[in-house]
Amino acid sequence: MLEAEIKERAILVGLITRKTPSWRIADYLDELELLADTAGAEVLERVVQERERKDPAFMIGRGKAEELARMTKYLDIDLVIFDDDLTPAQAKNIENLCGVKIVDRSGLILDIFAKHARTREARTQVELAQLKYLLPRLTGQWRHLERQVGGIGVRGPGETQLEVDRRLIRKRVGVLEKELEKISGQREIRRKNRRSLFKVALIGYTNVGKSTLLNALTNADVLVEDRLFATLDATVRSLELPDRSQVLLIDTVGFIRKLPHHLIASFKSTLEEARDADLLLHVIDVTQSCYLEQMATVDTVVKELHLDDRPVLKVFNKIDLLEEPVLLGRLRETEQPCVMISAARGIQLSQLIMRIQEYARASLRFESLELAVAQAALIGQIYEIADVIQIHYEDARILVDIKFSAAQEKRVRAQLHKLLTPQSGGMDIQHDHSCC
Ligand SMILES: Nc1nc2c(ncn2[C@@H]2O[C@H](COP(=O)(O)OP(=O)(O)OP(=O)(O)O)[C@@H](O)[C@H]2O)c(=O)[nH]1
Ligand SMILES: [Mg+2]
Repeated sequence: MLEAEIKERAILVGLITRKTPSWRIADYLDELELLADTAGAEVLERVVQERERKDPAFMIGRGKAEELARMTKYLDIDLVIFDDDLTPAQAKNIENLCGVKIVDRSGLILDIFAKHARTREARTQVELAQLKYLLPRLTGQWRHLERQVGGIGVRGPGETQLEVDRRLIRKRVGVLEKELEKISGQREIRRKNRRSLFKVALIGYTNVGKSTLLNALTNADVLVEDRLFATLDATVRSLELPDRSQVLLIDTVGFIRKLPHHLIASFKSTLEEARDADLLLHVIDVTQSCYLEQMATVDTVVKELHLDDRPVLKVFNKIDLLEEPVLLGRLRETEQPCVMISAARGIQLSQLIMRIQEYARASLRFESLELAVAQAALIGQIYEIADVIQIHYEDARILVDIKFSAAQEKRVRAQLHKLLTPQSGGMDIQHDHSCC
């Protein structure tokens, strides 16, 4: 494979501090190695340093950085990858010492995202995140943007190259932000069309099996890989439940520890799809030793995205690989509501589907609206607001039965109120909260 020929030789660097205890560092570096592998690097060595706190100039301290520099020469290294994010000054100092490329965790994740971005939206989001990451790290050697927009005439009088680069980046950031707004608007129209369906978002740490589950449930053809961040776009597929009702399943980008902030911000519009969800399926890989920490990371991102107001069903995946069923018993006691499945082997998927159906049914709200015959013209607008189940014409009144999901309740009630306030004729709403 071509990729194998051009693999860059890398060293990983981890730091044990009060914030990062020594018993965690192996897991962190395992994950960093997986990220490095996904980005196309081969890891030859790991360097771990223990310090009270980070060194402001060299992160791991000058002495250790010099040792690292000797090692990079000895092992003919192309790339040094730090698990912690480096300040621009730290990156510059270490680069001067080692004479090879220095990347931190955020830079590496951005690189992988750039590699995997396929759609116009994902590419725009990644470029935006990359530029925002780059802006404070510009050191003056960065020239290609100037060429991209044509060097002549872009340099203002008295400006240094660095200022020109910064100005060009800010300009490009503005263009990309506008572009994303446009794409986001188009997405909004599609979302509105799907408003009446119950929506289930698959969320979780990267590589836990979200796309495998989407494929298993809906025969979708989403890329599944034993790599981090295989999925960057939200894929939406419909699933028919045993009671013949339809729900939508939404696959989303995976989360990771210390996900770069610009990336979360840029990917908000992709995650907008999840924002609409009535139910979150939090998929967890039970074979990971640090699954609890992964769950906590996902919970944090869910809060950051303001998605923590909706029900979450935990889906413990890959149980086919578990040798110790004791864990499942324990999880069943402490992590309700949850289901245990294997997406790849199709184990317990029908149980998961039944649980989704329970949530979908419980979320339905039913209303009976009473209109005067003179208000018949409003029926068309009621169709716009909610799902109309049936219409009865009785003597001098019209009964319109509607349904909507709990998630839409606020919007539906507000719109109905606006449409049917006394000024527009007055009417009754009979509440009926039973499920179908
Ligand atoms: N043994 C086993 N492997 C699984 C199971 N589910 C998923 N996998 C494997 O786990 C890896 C990751 O699966 P994906 O479906 O790509 O995971 P994802 O959560 O979508 O990952 P990202 O899109 O990268 O965030 C693949 O190699 C799958 O074959 C399972 O139930 N059992
Ligand atoms: Mg995926």
